[in-house]
Amino acid sequence: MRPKRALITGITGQDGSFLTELLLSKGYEVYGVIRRASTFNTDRIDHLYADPHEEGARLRLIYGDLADGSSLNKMIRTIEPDEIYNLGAQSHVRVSFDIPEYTAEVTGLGTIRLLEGIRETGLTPRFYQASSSELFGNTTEAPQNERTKFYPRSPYAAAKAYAYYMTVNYREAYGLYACNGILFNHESPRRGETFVTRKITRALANIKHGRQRELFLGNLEARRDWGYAGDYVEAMWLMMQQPEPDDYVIATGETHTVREFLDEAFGYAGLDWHEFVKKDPHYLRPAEVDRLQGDASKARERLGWKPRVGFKQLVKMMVDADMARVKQEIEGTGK
Ligand code: NAP
Ligand code: F7E
Repeated sequence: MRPKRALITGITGQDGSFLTELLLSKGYEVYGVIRRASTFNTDRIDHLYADPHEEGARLRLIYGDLADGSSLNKMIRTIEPDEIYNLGAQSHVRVSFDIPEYTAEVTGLGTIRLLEGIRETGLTPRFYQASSSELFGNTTEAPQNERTKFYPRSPYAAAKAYAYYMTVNYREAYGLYACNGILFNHESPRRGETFVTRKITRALANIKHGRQRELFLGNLEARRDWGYAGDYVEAMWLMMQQPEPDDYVIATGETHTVREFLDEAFGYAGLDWHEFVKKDPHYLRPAEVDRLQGDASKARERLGWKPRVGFKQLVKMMVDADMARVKQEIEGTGK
C-alpha cells in the first residue's frame, strides 16, 4: 500500500511548515505548492527538504499559484492526493485593505479553484480550508463558537467568508469530505515578521542587543486569543481523520490585549516597553476587530484536541528564539 499523500498550499508559510513536519512524522508523502519568487522563500521548510532524486524523499515542491487554476488542476490530477490542505492566502488583514481585489482573488477564489479542480478530476481527496476567527469580526457574542454569527470586518475576512461557505457548499452539494478549521490567532518563532506578536519579539531582541531604539505599533487595546501554531496543525490533521467532515473552532479560550503581550514579552527580558514603543497611525486599520476569544469545546469533545502551550509559555518561546537569532546574527557579522 502506498503512503498517504497530502497536497499543501501555503507550505512556505508558518502553518505549512509545522503541518509538513507533522505529516512527514506520520509517514505521509507531502507535496507542497510554492510560488516563483525572485529570492528563495523556502527557509521555513528547508530543514525538511531532501533531494527529489534521493530514494525515499517524501517532500516534493511544485510551482503553482492559487490564482492559476490550471496549475492546481494539473497537480490534483497527477498527484492524486488523499488529503488537500488549503493554507495558501494573502493572510495579512491590514494589507488586505491596500490590496482588496488581489486578496479576494487568492484568499477567496483560490479556494473555489481547488474545489472545482477536485470536482473536475472526479477524485475524492479530503479537503481542509484554513478558515479564521476573523470571520467573527465585529461580533458582540463572547466567546465565539461554531454557531456564532459571522461579521467580517476586512477584505481578508470577507474573502475568507466566501471560502468558508464554498467549502460547506461543496460538502453539501457534492458530498465532498470538506471541513473548515476556524482557527484563532496562532503564533510561533516562525510567525511572519509583520504580524504583531513576532513584530514585538523581533524588535525586543534587537532593542536588547542595542540594534534598535524604537518600536512603532498601532492599536494596543485589541484583544486576541493567541495559541501556538504547533498545537493548531494537530487539530487540522485530526479534523481530516473523522468519519464525517465538519467545521471546528480551534482556540485557547483566553484573550489578551496587545498591551498585555508587550508587558509579558518586555517584562520577561527585563525591560519596560513604555520606553521604546511609539504609536504610529499607519498601523491602525480602517475597521478593527476589537475582541476575539474562542470556545473550542466541540474540538475538545469530538477530536480530543486541546492546546498544550499557554500564553506565557508562547511569549517566552518567541522571545527566546528571537534573542538567540539576533545573538547569532551579531556573532556572525560582528555588528
Ligand atoms: P502565512 O505565514 O502568511 O503563509 C501564507 C502562505 O500562503 C505562504 O506559503 C504564501 O507563499 C502562500 N501564498 C500566498 N499567496 C499565494 C498564492 N497566490 N498562491 C499560492 N500560495 C500563496 O500564513 P499562516 O500564518 O501560515 O496561515 C496559514 C493559513 O491559515 C492562511 O490561509 C491564513 O489566512 C489562515 N489563518 C491563519 C491564522 C494565524 O493566526 N496564523 C489564523 C486563522 C487562519 P509565499 O511564501 O510565497 O508568500
Ligand atoms: O494583528 C494590532 C492589530 O496582524 C493583531 C492573521 O494571521 O490572525 C491574524 O490576523 C492585532 C490587531 O493579526 C500592530 O490592529 C497593533 O488588532 O498580528 P495581527 P490579525 O489581524 O489578528 C487571524 C486569525 C488571521 O486569520 C490572519 O491571517 O494587533 N496591532 N499594532 C498590530 N498589528 C500589526 N500587524 N502590526 C502592528 O504594528
